[in-house]
Amino acid sequence: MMDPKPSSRRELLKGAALAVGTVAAGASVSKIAFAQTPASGPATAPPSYAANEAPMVAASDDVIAYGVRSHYVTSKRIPALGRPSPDDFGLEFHVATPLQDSVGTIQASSLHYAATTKGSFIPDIDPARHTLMIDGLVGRPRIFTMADLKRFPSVTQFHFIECAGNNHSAADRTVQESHGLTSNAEWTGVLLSTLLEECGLQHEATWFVAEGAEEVKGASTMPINKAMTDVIVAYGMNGEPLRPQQGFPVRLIVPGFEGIFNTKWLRHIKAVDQYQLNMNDFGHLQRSPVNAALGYQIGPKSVITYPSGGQKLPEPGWYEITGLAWSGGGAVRKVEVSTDDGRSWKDAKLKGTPHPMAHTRFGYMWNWDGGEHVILSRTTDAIGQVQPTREEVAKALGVPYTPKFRVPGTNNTIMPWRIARDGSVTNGLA
Ligand SMILES: Nc1nc2c(c(=O)[nH]1)N[C@H]1C(S)=C(S)[C@@H](COP(=O)(O)O)O[C@H]1N2
Ligand SMILES: [Mo]
Repeated sequence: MMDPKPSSRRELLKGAALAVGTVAAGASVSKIAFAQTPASGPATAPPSYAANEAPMVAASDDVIAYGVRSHYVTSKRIPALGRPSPDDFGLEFHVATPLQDSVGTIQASSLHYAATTKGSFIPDIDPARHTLMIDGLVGRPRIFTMADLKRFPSVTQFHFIECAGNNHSAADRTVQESHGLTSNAEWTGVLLSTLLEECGLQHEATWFVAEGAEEVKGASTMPINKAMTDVIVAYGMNGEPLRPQQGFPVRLIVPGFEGIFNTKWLRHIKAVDQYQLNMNDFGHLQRSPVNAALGYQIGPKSVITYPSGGQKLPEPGWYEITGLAWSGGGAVRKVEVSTDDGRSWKDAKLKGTPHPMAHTRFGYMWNWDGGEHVILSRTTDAIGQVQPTREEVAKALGVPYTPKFRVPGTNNTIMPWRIARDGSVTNGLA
């Protein structure tokens, strides 16, 4: 370890040091506090490296070929709360993304949440042997190779996926446990509408069934309208091929629909004129053609990722409250933040351009006074839907509201985080 260099560091800060690239992370050199690096005097600041002091490491072949993150960065996925993954029967597999550590809007592919409904094993598919068959109510049924798919015009879009099991409750300690079954990525592929037109989709087709390659097929029935709107047959993710857990070599992206519809290891699409029951219709969700026609839409939903459960504000002062907002109804239009448990709301700043059915990061500068606070976020989407409270959901369902009320099915209600006087952050539902 290097020696602390408080004197040289103080000098650095005293001088016109802003232009110097060696100012340590954590050194507060301006009046405006940065997120997670609040104003702190030299007494609490970490020792900074002197020039040429940081150890140098030779890059291994692996580092040269593909790259690895800093060994100081240890953020990782964990099994979703109450869902050992894989479980004793090897059936369940739900690993949650570390949202508390996320910055920006894209999840690193290695940290994208992963869910399989019926098995912890995943297909190991040779892309040279993989095909996608499109048949049913089409004039020209076809079998596409991966090479065929890549000859069609491609689209590249940001979209989130969220598992219907992403249901926050009083038991969750961190935002990874409460909201970690959603992730956002850049997806590249060919529009399903392009392929269906190529195959001569017939007018009688009202639904389509998508099947994956594994034993239980992960099949779902979806409205043909959705297929003709924005569904992507995706082979690319964040600038490289899909990862095996994300459906390599090809999957469906069904923007804004519950995660289960985003069929991975996609091998078959059939155009049909009736809703077809599949494995996915049993147990996991209550399913009906009426619900399906309405679209199984996620959200609007948002959550504060900093400060969130398990984190701690070191001292009173300025912080950026930041988090993610998304909706199956379209782009995020607005995010509001409350620091007084919903008595008053302030507009947060949206970072970058909100994309339809994609995570959008928001930020709100807040001067914490050292008192107890419950902080909330709430989003409004492009079609005017507002993220509800738990009380509002209970009322809409016609059930009496109690603090123990558990939102059934997809839960897009407002998430509270409680900040105690010592700066520690805990679940506001607990
Ligand atoms: N073929 C297949 N597709 C599947 C599944 C599956 O088990 N098999 N799981 C679904 C579920 S429940 C979800 S939430 C999403 C998760 O996508 P991800 O693992 O890329 O995050 O994939 C869906 N697609
Ligand atoms: Mo899921």
